[in-house]
Amino acid sequence: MQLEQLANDFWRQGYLVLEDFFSADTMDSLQNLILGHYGLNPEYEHEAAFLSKSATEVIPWFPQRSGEHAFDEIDQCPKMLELTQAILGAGWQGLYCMTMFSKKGTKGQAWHQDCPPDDPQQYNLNRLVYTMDIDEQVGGEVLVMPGSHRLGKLPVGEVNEDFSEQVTLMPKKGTLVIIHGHTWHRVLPIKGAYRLSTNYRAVPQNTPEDITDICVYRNMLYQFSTSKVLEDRLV
Ligand SMILES: O=C(O)CCC(=O)C(=O)O
Ligand SMILES: [Fe+2]
Repeated sequence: MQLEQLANDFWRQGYLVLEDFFSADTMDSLQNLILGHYGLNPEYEHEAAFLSKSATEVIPWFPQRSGEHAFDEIDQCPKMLELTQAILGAGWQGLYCMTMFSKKGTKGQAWHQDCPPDDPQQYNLNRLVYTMDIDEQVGGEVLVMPGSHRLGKLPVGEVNEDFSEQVTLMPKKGTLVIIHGHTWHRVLPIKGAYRLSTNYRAVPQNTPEDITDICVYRNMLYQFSTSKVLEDRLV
């Protein structure tokens, strides 16, 4: 791996895509564990008001908190550790591993930033692992705005507006996608039976553990720990 080149690409674009980063065998076994946990029709955990206002329909699960050690292998994967260090520098920390399940016919996720961009030094890193192919049939493609990690707060506006410079990602099984928490990103509606992704979030040194508690949407700032809209951006 050309670590320096990849880290430069990441800091220029605000995201990075690495195909065939993980083996198909590892992906298949994690996919089976994840599906075993959710079943095919899991219940939502977020409040209905959040699901509707945020236009985000995702069911999270933190497998390591349930004692699922199979997910540790990716946390400790040497290539992933090296690349994270090249991007975040010394003293970075893994935050948690979160799987996300979306049902057929659901909206995906509206444009958002995982944390407010007021201080460019305070951010999370999404290290997204795909245990299944995301394509036009499955839906759930990931949209990113190149360079938007440097553009400050996502502008107020229509939650699913198309931006002319947006880039559509269709990660395959085994792809690693790294997205800066300030980069504007979105997930398209789900057309297949389900969509899964797994996020190994990390942070640079001196970042609070609850950095992703407040999420920036085009219509609001939302706080997960209190299930509250902190700011209605449309009024
Ligand atoms: O599931 C994805 O592909 C992206 C999810 C996302 O926005 C996130 O984990 O911050
Ligand atoms: Fe996100």
